[in-house]
Amino acid sequence: MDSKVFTLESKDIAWCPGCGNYAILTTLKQVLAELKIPPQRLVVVSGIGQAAKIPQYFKTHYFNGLHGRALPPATGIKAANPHLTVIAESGDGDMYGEGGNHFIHTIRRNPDITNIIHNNMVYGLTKGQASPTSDFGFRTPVQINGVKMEPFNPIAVAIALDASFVARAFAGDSKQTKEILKAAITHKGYAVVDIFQPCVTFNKDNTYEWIKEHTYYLDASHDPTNRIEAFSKSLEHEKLPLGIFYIKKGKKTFEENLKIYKKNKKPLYQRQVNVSKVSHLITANK
Ligand SMILES: Cc1ncc(C[n+]2csc(CCOP(=O)(O)OP(=O)(O)O)c2C)c(N)n1
Ligand code: SF4
Ligand SMILES: [Mg+2]
Repeated sequence: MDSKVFTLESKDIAWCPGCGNYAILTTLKQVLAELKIPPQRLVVVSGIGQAAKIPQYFKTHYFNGLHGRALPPATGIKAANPHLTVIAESGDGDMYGEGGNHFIHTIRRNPDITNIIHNNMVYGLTKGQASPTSDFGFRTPVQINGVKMEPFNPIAVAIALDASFVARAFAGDSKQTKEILKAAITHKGYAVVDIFQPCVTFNKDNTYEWIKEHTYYLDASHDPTNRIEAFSKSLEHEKLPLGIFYIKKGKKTFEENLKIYKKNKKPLYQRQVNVSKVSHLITANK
């Protein structure tokens, strides 16, 4: 399949030249094409922000929700039709700040969706305030004396809560990002992929060069099924590891645990509603 099937010919893209979001968009389209996932079977869900504009640049089904609220509709869409590939995609502020509570409880719920977080360590859309992943000391027009908090560590939190797939990638390395996204999308269960995505306009600290200097790749000696080893890797901070930290296979998904699918596997949206059984609800709403 050609990745052009996901391209909207007429759409202008409102990102700055050099923004890391372009590489993520291109790589994701290539991955979906290589996995032969047609636009008709895909739903991209996001919240609000620069990263959250991504579904608007896709020729597919999408849901663009409120700030921080991508995960609940993504979970609901997958539950209503488990045959769909569902990708929830947003920025670090959207997913770990405003949507932080949903992030935590979606890990516990384990829907079979992929969550891609464009982590530029800043609020890009609202012009450069600190985000939960901004480094200690990061100066902004609001945090004029620098951030006085340690950054949120999404990888450590996800492993601590036993997420079923946890990885970190770098938008500047399309080859590795592609491999990670392929593994995440084909993984059964909630897959968290945090991607370092330089914001060339509002984050002059965590640039492409900074990320190259401050990261290294997990190699074949790392066992992603070893949770303790994965957690210990997630705490490294002088050089941040890139790659797949943790995979937990065989964990039941949210959809599998639902009573409505225990005996009947037919997707919820295809089932007939018995109007006589719900008519009291319709009347109550009048
Ligand atoms: C309830 C609510 N609070 C605040 C905002 C303003 N707002 C919009 S996007 C955003 C942060 C976006 O940062 P991030 O998720 O990191 O995305 P980026 O723009 O960096 O890709 C904020 C605070 C909003 N739209 N709604
Ligand atoms: S402000 Fe930053 S995140 Fe937004 S488009 Fe520009 S470079 Fe990208
Ligand atoms: Mg951001």
